[in-house]
Amino acid sequence: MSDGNFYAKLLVRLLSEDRFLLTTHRGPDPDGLGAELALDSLLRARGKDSIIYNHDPINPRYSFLDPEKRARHAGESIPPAELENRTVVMLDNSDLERSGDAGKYIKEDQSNLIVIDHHDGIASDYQTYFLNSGAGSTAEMVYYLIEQAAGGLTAEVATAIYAGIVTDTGHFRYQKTKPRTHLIAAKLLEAGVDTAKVGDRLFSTWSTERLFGRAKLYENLRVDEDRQMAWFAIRRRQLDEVSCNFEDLDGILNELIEPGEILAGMLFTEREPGRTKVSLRSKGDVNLLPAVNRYGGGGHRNACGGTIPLDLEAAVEQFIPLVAECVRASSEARENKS
Ligand SMILES: [Mn+2]
Repeated sequence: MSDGNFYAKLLVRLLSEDRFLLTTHRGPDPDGLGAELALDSLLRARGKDSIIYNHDPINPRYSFLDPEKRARHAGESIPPAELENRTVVMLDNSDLERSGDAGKYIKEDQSNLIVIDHHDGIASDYQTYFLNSGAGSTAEMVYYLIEQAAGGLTAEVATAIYAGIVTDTGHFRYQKTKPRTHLIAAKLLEAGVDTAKVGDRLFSTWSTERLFGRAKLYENLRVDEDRQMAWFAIRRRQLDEVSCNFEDLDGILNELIEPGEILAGMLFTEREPGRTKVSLRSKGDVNLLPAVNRYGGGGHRNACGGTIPLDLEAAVEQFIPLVAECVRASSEARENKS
C-alpha cells in the first residue's frame, strides 16, 4: 500500500512533535538503519531536533551509510538528558523487547511512542502504530513519507533508502517486490545512488572468517527425508574455533532454499546452554510464522526467527515438526485450490 492518506497522517503526526529519538531493533540492519537515517534527515530538514539511538553500534560493513556518524548507541556515554523527553520513533520493529536500551526512553503509558513497521502477522495494541505489511521494507515507507513531504531526497538519503530496499527485498526478489518498488529504485538512482558501490559495500565486504564459518555450517548440514526442509545447527564453540561470529553468517541461510525441492531452510545457533536461536527462510506460499510465533518470535511469512529456550539438539528436535507442519499446511492449501 502506498496509500497517500496513511502517509499523510503519519507525516502530520510526526511533524506535530519537535524532539525525536529514532530507534530500531538490536543489531541494526540496512533497512532499520536506512529508515532511521532517511527519517532523521527529513525531520532535521523540517527544523526538528532528532537523534538516532540504537541498542547496538552499527556493523562497520554498514558505516558507509552513515558518514556523519549520526547513529549513536547504548555503549557510548551520552548524558541521559540528551535522550529523555523525546518522541520515540521505533522503526522496522514492533517488539519493545528488541529495542533494547532505547526502550528506557519510552514512557510507561507509551504516549511518546510512534511505531513504523512493515512486518507480518503482528497483533499489537500500540496507540500510535503505522504498520504497512504490504511494504517491502521500512525504508520504502520512509520514501513515501519523503514523497509526501515533497522533497529532501539527497544522494545520501537515497543511498540509505536504497540499501534498505535492496536488502529487505533480497535484491528485488521477495514477494513484497512490486512495480512501485522498482519505480522507487529508479527515483533513488536518479537522486544519485551508486548501485555498484552499494552492492560492493553490502555484499562483498565480508570477513574471511565467514568462509571458515560457512565450512563449519556445511559440516552440520541436514536435509529431511522428503527433501523439503534443510537446516544447519551449530554452537558458539564451533564458530569460536574458526574465529567466526554469528553476524558473519548472515544470509548464508538463504542458500538452503536454493535447491528447487527444498521449501524451508533453518539455521539453529546455540547462543548459550538452554538458549537456541532459529532463523528461517521459505519459498512461495510456505508461511513459517506459526512455527516461530509458538516461541514469541516473528518477522515475515518467508523470513522470520525466534529463540527456543532449549539446548541445541532438543531445540532442533522440537522445532522441525512445527516447520514440517507449516510446509504441509501450504501444500494442502495449494491442493485445495487446484
Ligand atoms: Mn525491514
